[in-house]
Amino acid sequence: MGQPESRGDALGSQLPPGQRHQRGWPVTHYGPVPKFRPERWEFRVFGTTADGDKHRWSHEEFSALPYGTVEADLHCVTKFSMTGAEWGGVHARTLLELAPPAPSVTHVMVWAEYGFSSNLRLSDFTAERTIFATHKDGELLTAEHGFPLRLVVPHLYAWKGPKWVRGIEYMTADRRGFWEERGYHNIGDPWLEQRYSYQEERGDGPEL
Ligand SMILES: Nc1nc2c(c(=O)[nH]1)N[C@H]1C(S)=C(S)[C@@H](COP(=O)(O)O)O[C@H]1N2
Ligand SMILES: [Mo]
Repeated sequence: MGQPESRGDALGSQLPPGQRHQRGWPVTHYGPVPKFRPERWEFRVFGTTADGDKHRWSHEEFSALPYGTVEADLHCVTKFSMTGAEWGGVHARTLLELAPPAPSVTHVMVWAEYGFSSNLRLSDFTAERTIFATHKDGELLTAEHGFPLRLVVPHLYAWKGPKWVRGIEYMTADRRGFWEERGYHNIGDPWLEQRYSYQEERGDGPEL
């Protein structure tokens, strides 16, 4: 028997196993909703960058980056899915070209307000549909849903996409983020139902 295969980011009416449709768009996160202060906000790319420098964008600069859209569902690990959203914002690939990682980089830590974080394999980050969203269905995100910026990684569970994201760190080894340290799966592929860290197999993540 072969390994089950991931559906990846295939679109369709089908939901990942164990998920059910949720009408509307619930708000799900840990902790308070941060207040947005445009003059204090910046987006930072740091860690093992190709040129060894940190890169930063003010809110005004970030807003001027090339805008793209992606259609994607949100799958919460608590088993509801919000489907059919069109996300607008800056593709992760765009940022990667503007501030490239060194060749030794294998993983990315995505950092948000209050120290919330989530780790991704570089390949998840560079996936075609991974997007730093400012908009949903043509409207600016609301504060509860991550304004001014959230990450959407269509092919992974929604906790892999921090709301109120403030930057990324290029890493040369994997390190667990906030939920990945607290019992959730290090990779988090919903098509493989990788919900909890106890399901991890060797090679899926750093020792717990
Ligand atoms: N900063 C931050 N981002 C977060 C979370 C969080 O606790 N903090 N929760 C994640 C989880 S578990 C889900 S399901 C989605 C929910 O997004 P929504 O509230 O816009 O539906 O946000 C994700 N992003
Ligand atoms: Mo979630």
